[in-house]
Amino acid sequence: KNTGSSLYPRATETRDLRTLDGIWNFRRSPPNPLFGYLNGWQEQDLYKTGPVIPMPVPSSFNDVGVDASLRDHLGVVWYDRRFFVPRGWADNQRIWLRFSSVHYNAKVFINGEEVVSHEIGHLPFEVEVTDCVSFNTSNLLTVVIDNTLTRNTIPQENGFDFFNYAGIHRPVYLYSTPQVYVEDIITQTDVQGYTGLVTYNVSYKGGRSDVDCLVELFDKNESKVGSLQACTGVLDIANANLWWPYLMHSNPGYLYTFKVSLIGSDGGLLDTYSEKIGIRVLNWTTKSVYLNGRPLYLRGFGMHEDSDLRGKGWDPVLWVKNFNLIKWVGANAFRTSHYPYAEEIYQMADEEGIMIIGECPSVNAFLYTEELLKKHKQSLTEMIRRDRNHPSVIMWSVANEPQQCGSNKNCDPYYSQIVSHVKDLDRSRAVTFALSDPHDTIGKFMDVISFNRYNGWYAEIGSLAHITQRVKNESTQWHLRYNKPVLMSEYGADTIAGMHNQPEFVFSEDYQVALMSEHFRAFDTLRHEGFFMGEFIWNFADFATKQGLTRVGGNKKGIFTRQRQPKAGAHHLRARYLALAAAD
Ligand code: BDP
Repeated sequence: KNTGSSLYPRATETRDLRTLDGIWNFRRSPPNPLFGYLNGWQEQDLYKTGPVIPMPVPSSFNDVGVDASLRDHLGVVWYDRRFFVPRGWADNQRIWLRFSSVHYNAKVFINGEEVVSHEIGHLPFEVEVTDCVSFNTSNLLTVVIDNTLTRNTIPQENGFDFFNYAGIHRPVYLYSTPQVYVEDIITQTDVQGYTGLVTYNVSYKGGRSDVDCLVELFDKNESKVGSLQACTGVLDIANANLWWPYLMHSNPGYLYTFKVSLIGSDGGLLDTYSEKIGIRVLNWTTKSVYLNGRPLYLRGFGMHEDSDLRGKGWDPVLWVKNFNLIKWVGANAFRTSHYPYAEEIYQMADEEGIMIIGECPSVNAFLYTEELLKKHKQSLTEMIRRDRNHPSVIMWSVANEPQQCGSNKNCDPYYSQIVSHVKDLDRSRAVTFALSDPHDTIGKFMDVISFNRYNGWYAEIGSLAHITQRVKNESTQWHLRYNKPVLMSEYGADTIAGMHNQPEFVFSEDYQVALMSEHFRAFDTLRHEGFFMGEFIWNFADFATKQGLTRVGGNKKGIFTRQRQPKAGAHHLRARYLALAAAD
């Protein structure tokens, strides 16, 4: 089967697109994961083989029901729906089925035939289904999902602090392309003086060798500023408008449209596809990361894709609000802790000038097996393939809090292979990991040291006395040990909105504010040392976790509630971030 492309699905002059989002039928499998297959559930409508419940797509399935057994379900679930294929697509078109994310393991059937399977959530997969669909009648689409995590899944079982939401999390598309189609576009930009350079590589498929690529670049006013007739090349853009971060420039997030057309030997248009790109250049030293020659100071957050009822389901309402809040606070960056987010989020970040540290789904890894390494690499391959053209993505984070790397001898070879894998795929961005063990030896593989530390919380709970000194010491030690730029990628305190305590007491808004102030004092000294390049509070908003003694209705370290209302900490952070932005 043809497993297609990494391009975001779009309708163009030559491509058509239908969404398959909506209410699907759903059933949990009995504990035997094979039960449904043995009873032929994939061969007929699910409602014919037993009771079904309505399930929205996209959404997690966990929180839309009324019983805990659905919320906490671990194992196999079944989804199905019917769809029609437009008649017009029968005319020499290829037909593709695309899932933007299914968590964790998915098997997809059309009219009873298995067409594709995919492991690892948060990343898209697609397959050509031209020969499996019928034009004369409706088609049955069945998706079987298993959310069981093991020691050899990415992430591994039990090791992480967010709810294991599952289901069809992002949009599902059916789309058409011509026979000869654009398969992939890789762009990389550079800046020399006032000239922007766009190096590109377009690949196409479809069995004709007499195809030419016409590449055109349009500015925001839709004026053509460059073009070339070649599938690989470099466009020189004189007086380019560079992509700048939010509040660093009066016109942040400037994007050009990169349009590719495949032309046949008779001059006819075969396929066309456009995407937006930004012209900017990144480089880094032992002290900082530079964008267009200017050192970056990142003011941001760790986040989650998480909200009431939807769980991790893609929700444009939520994310437009999130971006408005990110800008309101004066932030310029976030880390996609702890997995790649929906593609639409990177598109919004490109437009708004918000910088992203793109993190793969390896969280708190332990026991470094060959099988884990293979999947971890696979998650990076898929993430980089998907996200590499976004100007907003400035760094790759290859893991959050890898475990035992101060003691386990397997750690070094494991992470050295992980980093070389990333470098083989993309040398244009810095690589980081969010470390938590002060004895970690894997900092040597990174370009930027990120560290998570909960002073005043997991260390010395309730005491503000040593926070400033500890943050200063630890940041300096990381820099001295590895001679790399340093970023504090997590710090924070659980805070119940509306709870007040004077003098400050843990879980109160007052304690969160006071703990933040102690960190700010450290950051202010560190900023002037020249190697400290950013502060990311944990977390943007409260989020769901599994049940546990320390989680009162989830993780409450948000500066916004889960409903995106500000706690006192949000106002406190805003005053700081806006002042930092003004000094930027
Ligand atoms: C950090 C983890 C993060 C947790 C956070 C916490 O990286 O995923 O949510 O701790 O405990 O160590 O709040």
